[in-house]
Amino acid sequence: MSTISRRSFLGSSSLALGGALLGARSHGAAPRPPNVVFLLGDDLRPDGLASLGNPVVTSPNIDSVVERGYCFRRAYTMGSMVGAVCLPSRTMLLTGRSLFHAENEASGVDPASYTFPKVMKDAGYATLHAGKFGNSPKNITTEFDETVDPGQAADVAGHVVDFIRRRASEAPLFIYMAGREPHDPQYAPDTFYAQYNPAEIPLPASFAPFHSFDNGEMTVRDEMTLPFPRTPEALRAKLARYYASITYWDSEFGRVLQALRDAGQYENTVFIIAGDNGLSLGEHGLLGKQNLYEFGGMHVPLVFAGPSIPRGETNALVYLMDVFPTVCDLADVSNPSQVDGSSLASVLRGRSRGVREWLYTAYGEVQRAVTDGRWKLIRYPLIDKTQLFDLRHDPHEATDLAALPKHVKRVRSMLEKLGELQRQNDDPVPLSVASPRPADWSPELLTPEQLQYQVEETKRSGG
Ligand SMILES: [Ca+2]
Repeated sequence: MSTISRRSFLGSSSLALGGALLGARSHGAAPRPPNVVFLLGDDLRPDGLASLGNPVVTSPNIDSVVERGYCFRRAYTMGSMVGAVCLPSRTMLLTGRSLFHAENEASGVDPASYTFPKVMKDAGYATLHAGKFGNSPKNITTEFDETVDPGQAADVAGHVVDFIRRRASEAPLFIYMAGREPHDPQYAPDTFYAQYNPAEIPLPASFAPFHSFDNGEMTVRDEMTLPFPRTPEALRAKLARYYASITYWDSEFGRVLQALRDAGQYENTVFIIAGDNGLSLGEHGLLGKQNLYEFGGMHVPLVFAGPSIPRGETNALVYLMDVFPTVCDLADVSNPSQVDGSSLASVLRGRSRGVREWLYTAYGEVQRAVTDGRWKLIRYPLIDKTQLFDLRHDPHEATDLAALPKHVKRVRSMLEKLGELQRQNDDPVPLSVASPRPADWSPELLTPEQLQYQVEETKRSGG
């Protein structure tokens, strides 16, 4: 198990860091800004690494970074209005803008926009995007010096290693590695699949054969990658593939770490390890990222490591859109005013415990959630349903408390807070509709066309 999970909240120890958090020097007296290597997993869950507490997966290379870094345990992507949660997530990451503002960035070229790659390039960084085309807006990926979509992890790592060898001596590096793993079909060479025996893989705590009500997105593509009802056997096989893909991705990342060492740049590199969105893997009977549970669509891993970044972890509520302004602070690059995210540098420096008291997430017109860290409310407007969970005592969201009389006031005040956050974020979706539809759902409600589609998706994803 991890060492990081045993660490307590970072206290005053980091106060001693004083002034600039970073500022390592190389080549004599000339200060060289830190390199920034951003490793983004595609559908990497917040428990998707050994160092993040997963007892099954093997990820020694990424762990070696995570274990000397600072972990944000409660990091989220704000949400999505479409099934492809990846796209708005990466747009928010690369613009620092919130969901309903970032959408506009995705729709076309905005010459006045200050994107993450543009700001780093203007600050003198050599910039590389190596990863999936199509998951990030083209007008943003083309703002990197070099942008490639070479395919699987081995090819992505090959490009990154080559970039380090060519460019490290001339400028600080900004490398955005955003490849395909561990997204389904959870690709890995056979030697990695062979490392995981499905029969030995534990099921998630809140495993269920199917979701007990219609959350508005029951038959979206990701949910169709295993048959209903989910069986322990099918789920274990999928989990084995997921972990194998992570282990493969990790082994290739090891080559990148070695290239940084060979270039004499490892010690002067800020690493960011994150996922673009979470993923349900059997929790509540779900398989996709189109839901707002903690082991679901929006909760992601987020770790910073590097020069003068302390070891530690926090439960501060943060978004992926906070990464861009944070890196600006860490690299001493001026922070563009258009960003909606908040720099987390003060948290990393131990000067504050967080940057927001409430955090909200959104999915389509069908789900909204709000949390203060302990209490979590999920609202399903189209079926007029509200869930309330006490995450402190029920981290797997097994017991819905919304109907209990003693929580009536809490539900009401959290719904008001949710509406307030929607207004702040220009979210137009109503929390109630005039004619709610029935909430009941079971696999018997699948149409013949949906059943056929499911067969095809199951084959395609290797599930
Ligand atoms: Ca994704």
